[in-house]
Amino acid sequence: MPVVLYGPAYSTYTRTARLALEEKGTAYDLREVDTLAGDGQKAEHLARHPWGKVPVLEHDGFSLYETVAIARYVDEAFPGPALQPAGAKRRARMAQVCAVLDHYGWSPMVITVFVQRVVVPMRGGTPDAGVIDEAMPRCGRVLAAIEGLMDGQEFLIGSDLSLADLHLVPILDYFARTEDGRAMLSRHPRLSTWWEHIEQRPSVAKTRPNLG
Ligand SMILES: N[C@@H](CCC(=O)N[C@@H](CS)C(=O)NCC(=O)O)C(=O)O
Repeated sequence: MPVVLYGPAYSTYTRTARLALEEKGTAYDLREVDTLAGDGQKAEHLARHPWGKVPVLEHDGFSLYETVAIARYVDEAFPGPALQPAGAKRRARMAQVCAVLDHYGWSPMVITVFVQRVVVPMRGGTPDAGVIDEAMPRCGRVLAAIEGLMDGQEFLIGSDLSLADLHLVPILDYFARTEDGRAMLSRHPRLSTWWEHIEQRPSVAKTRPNLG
């Protein structure tokens, strides 16, 4: 049965789900739901997601929302390399990194710094320096925490790619498109090295949003 993923290519969470599908080698049909244009709140999409958000995955009569659940389903339902480490401690670390990003990272790094520095000027506006200044220390705390959780190997958790990496890629990509973000990333050497390596992966290149 074909996999259908609803969400726009510019969405960070949709990109995490796509990265999981790409890394597994699972074919999927990406169906654009332009949440910025209000498509998420249309009845058709609210029937898939009670909050009108993206992504939503459909497979074999099964419909699923929430990115962590989707990424885990993709890993467990399809063949391909495992995207979750073996062992209780490493799996818990992976879940911890995803939760840190969801609860403390995404909002200041993407919704504040990236949107203010990149999206607002694209639409002819002026970034609000006050909200950026307020958000930057919160971004710093997230980068320091994740760097502190890394165990010195190539990926965030150990020597294999995991869902933790796929959760961070879209968020860090947008954050690093800002000068403030790049400067902060450069002060975190292990994360900087991780970013230089992971940026080269075909799945990351293929899903990179082109904002024009
Ligand atoms: N907890 C959700 C968050 C999803 C989310 O916030 N997606 C954003 C796009 S990256 C969205 O749908 N925004 C539109 C809106 O909030 O109306 C998940 O993990 O899937």
